[in-house]
Amino acid sequence: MGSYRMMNDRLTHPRRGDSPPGSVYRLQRSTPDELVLGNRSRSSECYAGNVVRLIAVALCAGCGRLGFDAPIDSSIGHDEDGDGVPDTFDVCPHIPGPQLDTDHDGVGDDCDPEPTNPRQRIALFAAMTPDDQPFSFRGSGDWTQRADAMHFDGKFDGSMNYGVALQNAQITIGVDVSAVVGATSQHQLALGATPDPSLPHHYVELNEMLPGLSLAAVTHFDGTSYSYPAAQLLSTGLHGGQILLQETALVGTSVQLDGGWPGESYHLSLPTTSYQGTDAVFFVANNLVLDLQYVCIVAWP
Ligand SMILES: [Ca+2]
Ligand SMILES: [Ca+2]
Ligand SMILES: [Ca+2]
Repeated sequence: MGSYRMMNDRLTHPRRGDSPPGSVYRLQRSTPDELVLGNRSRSSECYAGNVVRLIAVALCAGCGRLGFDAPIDSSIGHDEDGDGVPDTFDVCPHIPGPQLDTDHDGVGDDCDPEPTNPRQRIALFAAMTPDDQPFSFRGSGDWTQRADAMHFDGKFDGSMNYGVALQNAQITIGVDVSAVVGATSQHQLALGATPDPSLPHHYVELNEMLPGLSLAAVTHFDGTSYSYPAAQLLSTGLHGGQILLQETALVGTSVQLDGGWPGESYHLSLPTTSYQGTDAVFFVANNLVLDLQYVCIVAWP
């Protein structure tokens, strides 16, 4: 059965120690299976999420208030977004906010590409702590494991690779760029999903080579050269700060970029049939001193 922990829902239990009538509780464990206990005053609904449904129903018999009140406490685990819900139990570990998951698929509305179609899963969330980063790092520059990030020293290029079989996928990384190296060097953050980077594929990037190029783009690599079939000028170049970069790759449909800096976001969608699934994802940085803070992959059939 594993171990379970009773969690308060942030919507109905906004403050630690406060248990208003109608509170919603979630009983979860750190596996893909999730048991959910509901105690909703409006619907008087009991619901359970997996094979332990019968136990859930027994515990929830009568839909009365449950007899215990476990506060949300980040000390029980890493809390990437600082919203008080540990990553393991957070339906959007990288986005602070309410634990709203309309379709109950375990992926919160704020990070669910289809919030009313229950078919998503968080295929990976890596907090980049020493015990929570499964990636391979290489490049001409040095990567250093920090307490809560992987640090890249900005000496030319660095890359991260991760083998994972995906169909439809939304891959999100959080990066803190602390220095942009060399006025005329290439400054680049690229993120993609392809079985083989040497073969033609699309990927998303923030890419600057001055003078002349400063783009957010869905880029196409044809095996030899690069083109930018969906692109937008970066308003103030590739500068430091907190960056979110996200690729949404839909099989036979499109590749989409979302991301940028707080207050400076970019959204580009390229209709294309080129993406047909992958067994690996990659991230590349060029001439940027940065900390890679998290990687989140939401996947669906
Ligand atoms: Ca959290
Ligand atoms: Ca969150
Ligand atoms: Ca959902």
